[in-house]
Amino acid sequence: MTPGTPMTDRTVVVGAALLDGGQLLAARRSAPADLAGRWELPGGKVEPGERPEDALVRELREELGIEAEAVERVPGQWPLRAPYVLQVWTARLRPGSPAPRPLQDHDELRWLTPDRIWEVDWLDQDVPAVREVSPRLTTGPR
Ligand code: 523
Repeated sequence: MTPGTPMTDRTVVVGAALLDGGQLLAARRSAPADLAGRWELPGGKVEPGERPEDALVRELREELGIEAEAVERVPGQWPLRAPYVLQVWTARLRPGSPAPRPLQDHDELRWLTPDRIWEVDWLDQDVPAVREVSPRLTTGPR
């Protein structure tokens, strides 16, 4: 696929490692029942014809009420319930964005400093991505 070709693969779920001030945002899911109470990198399914980076911005606006931008893809891709796979981008708040608040799918948000990153009960499938991102907390999004 040539660079810039729209992603039409319906099986990608995007997650955002939203970084701000050396902290990572974790979001606690409120649904569905089997995921409720577990923490995730917020995001959701890429829609047909949508670029993953655009899906990320859309999901963060819908779920957290923020204006954010994708910064870079975190290497790797992790299996979810078939046929979905999780891809993660680092992201940052745009200047003037409202602070994140749980509008749908989540009942709590937490900014984690590097020493606290493992204090929340991450979804199993998010753990490898969080592990990839954690060294960037000291340097910020690149
Ligand atoms: N995950 C997941 N980790 C993670 C995300 C964003 C999603 O394991 N960081 C899983 C949870 C769901 C599936 O991916 O099984 C779809 O995520 P969801 O429900 O957040 O996607 P939406 O909001 O696009 O879902 P719809 O309600 O179907 O539109």
